Amino acid sequence: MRFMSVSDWHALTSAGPAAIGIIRLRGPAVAEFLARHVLFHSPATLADLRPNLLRRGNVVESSGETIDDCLILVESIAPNWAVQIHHHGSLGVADRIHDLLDAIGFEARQSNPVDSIDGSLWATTALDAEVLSILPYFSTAAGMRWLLRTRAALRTLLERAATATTLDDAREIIGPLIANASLPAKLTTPTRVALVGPPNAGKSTLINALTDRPVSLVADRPGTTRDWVEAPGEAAGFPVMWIDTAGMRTTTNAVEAAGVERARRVAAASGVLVVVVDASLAGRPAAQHFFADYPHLNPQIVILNKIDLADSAPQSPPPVTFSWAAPAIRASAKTGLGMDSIRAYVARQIWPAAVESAAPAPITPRQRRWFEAAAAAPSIAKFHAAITACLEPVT
Ligand SMILES: Nc1nc2c(ncn2[C@@H]2O[C@H](COP(=O)(O)OP(=O)(O)O)[C@@H](O)[C@H]2O)c(=O)[nH]1
Ligand SMILES: [Mg+2]
Repeated sequence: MRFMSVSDWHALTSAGPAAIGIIRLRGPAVAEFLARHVLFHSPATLADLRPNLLRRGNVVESSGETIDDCLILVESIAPNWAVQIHHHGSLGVADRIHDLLDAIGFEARQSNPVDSIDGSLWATTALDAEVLSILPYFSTAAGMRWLLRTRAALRTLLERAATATTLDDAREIIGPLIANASLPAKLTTPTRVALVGPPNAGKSTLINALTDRPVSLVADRPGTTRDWVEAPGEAAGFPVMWIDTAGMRTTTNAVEAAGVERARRVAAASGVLVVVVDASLAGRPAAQHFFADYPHLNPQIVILNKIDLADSAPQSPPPVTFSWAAPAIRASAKTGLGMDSIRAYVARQIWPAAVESAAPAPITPRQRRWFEAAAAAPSIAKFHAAITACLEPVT
């Protein structure tokens, strides 16, 4: 009568992509799961398992096929079985293991990533729980440092807010945090940065230089990039998706024309629009035509690429002139000159302050709602109650 006492599992790590995922299993069905679905690397029977034992083992399908090479931490043995499965964090692996647990009769407990964090092991306060729930989504080192600084700063600010004596004082502490609330999204969701410009300006070479790995097709013949290519990267601490597009020009080739049309759409949907021109052709009809053909592009940044060629020409080309209100950055995708300035200018378009000096903000949308509710509280007592909730221990 196994199901008389319930077996359950819950995730100790938050949902979403991560390097590892930890599932904790409890109850009598653990023995059945281990017997059916775990092949220990150094063979062990259930009777060999002891509390606080860490063993490597493959989690396998009923057919014997391996799902993942895992670490199994035995917390306690029969009759109160509790084990942790530390798997590689892929969502596919997690889903597959959850299916096996379902089939054996385990109940899932709390799928909400924040609620599922085990307080005693991981987070000590509701504030920590929010930090841990969003941590896997930060992809840059600078962003992680901001998160950890903010965790400490929020604790101090909330403690001050919890002892403020008037609503005005309290709101003065919380208000600036709420004003900054869109920053975490900028540090977790890559901003789309589209490079557009005439064929052969060096857009694909630039993307390769900006991401430090070859992702894009580069060729001497104009019109080589027919579609667009996306490459994840970083701009001064902010995650970005660099987007290479087909060169924009009026063309009679149908395939290339389709690419140009897509480039226009990518440009319209981008977070930051960057125009790339060949500085060595400045003043020549090809370069000036581009500015004349697309007066309404309104990019945030213009890159004067191939500055190595422009600077070494016997007669320096005339300055590039355009009517957009955008800074012009001298760069060479070939020598690497200007790459850091491009990243810095792009970062400034994403957020007005450098990540290193960015102010604290509510870490998750949920926390933002807590702060907003506190700020709207009709009395200082209600305000204190709302803020104190964030600092309470997780149970
Ligand atoms: N000298 C020099 N050549 C470059 C530079 N950037 C790109 N190129 C060359 O220009 C040509 C066209 O580059 P590509 O990136 O394919 O241009 P796209 O059509 O704008 O994507 C290639 O031969 C590149 O090697 C640069 O900064 N300096
Ligand atoms: Mg190209």
